[in-house]
Amino acid sequence: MNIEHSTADFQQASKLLPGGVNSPVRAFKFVGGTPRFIASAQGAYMTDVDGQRYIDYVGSWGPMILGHAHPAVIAGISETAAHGVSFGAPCELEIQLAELVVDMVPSIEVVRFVNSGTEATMSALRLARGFTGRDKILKFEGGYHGHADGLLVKAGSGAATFGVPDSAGVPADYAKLTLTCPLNDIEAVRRQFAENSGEIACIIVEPVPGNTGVMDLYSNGFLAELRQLCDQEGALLIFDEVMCGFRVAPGGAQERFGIMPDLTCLGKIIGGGLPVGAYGGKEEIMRQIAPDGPVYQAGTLSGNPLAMRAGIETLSRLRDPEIYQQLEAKSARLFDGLLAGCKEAGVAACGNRFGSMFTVFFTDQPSVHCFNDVCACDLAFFGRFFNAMLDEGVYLAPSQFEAAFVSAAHSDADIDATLEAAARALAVAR
Ligand code: KE4
Repeated sequence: MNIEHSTADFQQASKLLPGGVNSPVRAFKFVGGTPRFIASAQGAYMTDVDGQRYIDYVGSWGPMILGHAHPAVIAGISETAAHGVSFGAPCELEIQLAELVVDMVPSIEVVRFVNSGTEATMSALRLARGFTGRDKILKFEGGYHGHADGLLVKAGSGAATFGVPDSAGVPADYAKLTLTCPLNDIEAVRRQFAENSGEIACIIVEPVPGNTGVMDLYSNGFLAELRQLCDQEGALLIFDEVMCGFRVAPGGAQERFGIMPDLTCLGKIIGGGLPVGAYGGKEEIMRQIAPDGPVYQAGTLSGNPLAMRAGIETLSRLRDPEIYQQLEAKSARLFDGLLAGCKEAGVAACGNRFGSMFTVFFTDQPSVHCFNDVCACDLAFFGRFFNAMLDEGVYLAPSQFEAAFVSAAHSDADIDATLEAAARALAVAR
């Protein structure tokens, strides 16, 4: 495959940007090779600067559930942009997107828009601390909630791939306020509450983890136990639905599982590819946020009309249940087909899938339930498979600690082509 222009671009970018990228996981360090510089994207496809087209299962790491450059989203952005992109003052589009979010996400009564998932989780933690008067927080090993200091403790996603789940630059005095437990280990959570009684402000959890690879926290009752423990201990339960929100159901994991958090963090799909994050929840809690209450949070571009319009055009199309039925059918066929292909090729694998987000783990473990299970997978095989698929024109997330995303734009022919490419890539990777 010709990657002449990507190679030249990466060399130039590396002189100017740390790692040649603006987000570490894009540098392909976990899988090796040269990151592809993308020239354009349309529907299920991305085209790189050397003219190579890829069937894309990253979807900008989740936002592109309708597919890239959806005509209605582009038209909405273009129309709005002609009237100004940011006012630094309230606009009606903020009301319209807030009405959609409050209507779609069961537990959200009041919502605040920010500009990224990191801002959303950072603000939600401050709110939980302000509301409870407690300082400690509890997260899970491999959970990734953006790059706010207190959350870069045993973090997943890109942090996990560089062996620095505890980032440099986070003061030890601050990190010690972040307690961690393995996923799916409710006794460890109980011990943390017993040892820190009355001190834990909140638990923050991805209800469908995607940053350890996709995990199941529902089937064994773990999520329900977290809800019960938070009620019992007076801590808030924060669902970080930045990735699974609007993805695993229109109302996210909380709708799919019927378990209600006190606060929800949102991002990715909510902005349709433009920078939007949000946090929201019970009115009693959210009214603690300035200027209603004493917990301060602000943002120059929060609620800007351009991003709001992209979110409105995206979320309003996700009100159609047909979309989720089609996503379920296509994603099941792809996921089951990949596992069947691994079996056919004599490659040990298992996986987890919820709706149109899934991960195939290359391992002889019967199933994968926590971060340490993922660390025990054949990560080198993943790297070889990733690069073989890239050579086949299929763009997967460049890490075993990530999820694959199917969009409404992926056709049955795309799924067939992906399964055929996987058969060849498995043979190459073996
Ligand atoms: P952002 O600040 O990147 O918008 O959102 C942070 C975040 C928060 N919570 C969850 C559950 C997330 O998945 C993320 C970001 N996800 C990663 C992919 N695993 C973004 C990709 C990247 O870091 O480049």
